[in-house]
Amino acid sequence: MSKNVAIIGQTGAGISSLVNMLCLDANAPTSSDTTRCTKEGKEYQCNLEDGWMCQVHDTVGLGEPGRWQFSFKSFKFVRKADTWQLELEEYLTKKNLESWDLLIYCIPGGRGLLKKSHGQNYKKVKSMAGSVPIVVVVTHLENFKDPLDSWWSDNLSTLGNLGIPENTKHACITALPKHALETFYQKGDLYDNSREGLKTLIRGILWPSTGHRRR
Ligand SMILES: Nc1nc2c(ncn2[C@@H]2O[C@H](COP(=O)(O)OP(=O)(O)OP(=O)(O)O)[C@@H](O)[C@H]2O)c(=O)[nH]1
Ligand SMILES: [Mg+2]
Repeated sequence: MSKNVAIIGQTGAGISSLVNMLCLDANAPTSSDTTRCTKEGKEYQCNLEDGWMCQVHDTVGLGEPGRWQFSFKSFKFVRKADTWQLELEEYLTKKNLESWDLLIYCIPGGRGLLKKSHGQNYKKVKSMAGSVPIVVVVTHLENFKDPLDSWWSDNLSTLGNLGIPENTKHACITALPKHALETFYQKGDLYDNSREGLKTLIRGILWPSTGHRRR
């Protein structure tokens, strides 16, 4: 049976961009608008390496806890963030949580981008996950010093404040498309390294006893 990986995070963290890195034919919509781009979950085929296939699921982004507002749909006061969380929970449940093999929680690590709400949403995702493993992918690091992975050790106190344990399996990357990295940053190889780092992280969880390389 095919393995299932859900990519989850706060809206704008780069969820759909990660899907496009992993599944080259996906063309999952992405947007720099302030409004939410992905309105429903969708799955794509991912070839992690020759013969190593899994399903990668793009999901609706989580929100920041905001003001209460009246919903005429449910005829009660709701918070937008709560309805978005509900949409995600429904998607994960509909697909049957037992069948999830991995949840990837995505956070933006660029300067000034991480907020308290990323930690609050991490806690929500943890409570939804049960025994399903969660890893963290830190995006928006194209301007960070090399190697990008040093972001994690440099930011242990921030991670601690967000409630993300130091020993969480992770990848520190940029999820910008290759053409953007080549054109605006002259860093095309950063795309290849980021993509490989992400795939290695996933392979290590989905096929731990195989040394990640062989079936
Ligand atoms: N600079 C930079 N921009 C990124 C990175 N990852 C994603 N983006 C940009 O951030 C914006 C949002 O990315 P998406 O992948 O659409 O984010 P999302 O989490 O799917 O957001 P919604 O679907 O709107 O909830 C897009 O303009 C992306 O190109 C990154 O690593 N670095
Ligand atoms: Mg999206």
